[in-house]
Amino acid sequence: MGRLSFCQIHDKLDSDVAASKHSVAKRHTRCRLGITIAVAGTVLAITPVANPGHGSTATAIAPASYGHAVPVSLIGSGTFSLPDPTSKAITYNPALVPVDAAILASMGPSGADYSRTVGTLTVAGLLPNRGYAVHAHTKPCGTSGTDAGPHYQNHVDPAATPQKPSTDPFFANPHNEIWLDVRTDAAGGGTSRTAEPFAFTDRMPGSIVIHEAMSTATAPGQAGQAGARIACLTLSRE
Ligand SMILES: [Cu+2]
Repeated sequence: MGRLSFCQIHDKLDSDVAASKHSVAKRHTRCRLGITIAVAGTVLAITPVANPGHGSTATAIAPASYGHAVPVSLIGSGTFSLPDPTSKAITYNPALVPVDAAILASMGPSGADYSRTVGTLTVAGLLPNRGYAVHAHTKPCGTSGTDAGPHYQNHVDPAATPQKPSTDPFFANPHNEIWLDVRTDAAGGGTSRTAEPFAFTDRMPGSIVIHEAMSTATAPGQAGQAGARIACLTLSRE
């Protein structure tokens, strides 16, 4: 058994689940339930911040000092498939991100005044003991890695173009972008987390992209670069 999926991890963690005693169908059901619970846990962790109990509109809970801040939670999960317009998790390089490897990512408001954003990433079934550079990008995934657009930036680099993405460290840095570089363990699983000093406004990321490089460059002229796009996860608004 080479790779661990979310299912296998969930089975390992949940002693009530004896995988060998369940049919494949039942096990998949349990597996989906496991991911659902994990997602729900993320949402619950965010909900007390996003919904203080009085009023239900974004306007009502947006703090005055962040007049355009809207508490937005984004979530995405799935197992990677080859490029397919209907898939939310796509691998462009199965040698580095195998088909059926799994991913779960979330982003949500944080802080008493909703002025921050916390992002989390969990992967399973990738290559063992390897770093992967990971960022939030502006658009949803497509059948080509370029479909995800450039990195999401809080303050957008005015010098960036589609042909020449931002490589100015003033803009291309992990405090103005959302970087979730992750390193896998011996089983190919890993987690990462980032806390950003900004909230989403009228813009928000559309996807999480995994790059070929093991970490994201930070030097001037290279900042934010991480090699080819090897996989993508589309994020959806909660
Ligand atoms: Cu990227």
